[in-house]
Amino acid sequence: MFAMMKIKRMLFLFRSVVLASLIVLVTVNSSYAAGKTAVDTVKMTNNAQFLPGKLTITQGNRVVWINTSDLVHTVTCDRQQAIKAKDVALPDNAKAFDSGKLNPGNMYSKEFSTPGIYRYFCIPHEALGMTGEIIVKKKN
Ligand SMILES: [Cu+2]
Repeated sequence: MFAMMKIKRMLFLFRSVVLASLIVLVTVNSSYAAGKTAVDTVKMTNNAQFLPGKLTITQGNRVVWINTSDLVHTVTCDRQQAIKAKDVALPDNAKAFDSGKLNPGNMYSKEFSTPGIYRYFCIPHEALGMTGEIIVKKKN
């Protein structure tokens, strides 16, 4: 009898998990269908890296950088603040951007409305090669 109740409870839990997953899937798909922006995530790590280092997105979409490390990082795409010119690329008609200091656990988010190649760096770790690239493809 006890075993039967345990099985019933497990089945209930299983159904709840399946249902919850389905709700998430439907929500995500309908927001795509409604033409809302998709979001890509870049992590900032303890070994001074942006992960993924290179990302291709579609014009109008958003990138969220998350500082998953114990260090302070920045997301900086500004020639004025770079040590090396090659660490920065910005399409002609796009504005420079800078997250400011991001403490552990903090995030920065940006929507990319101008297509082209963006190369950015982290101010404290530029010399260690902490750079990243976002390629924004034109929306059809
Ligand atoms: Cu950094």
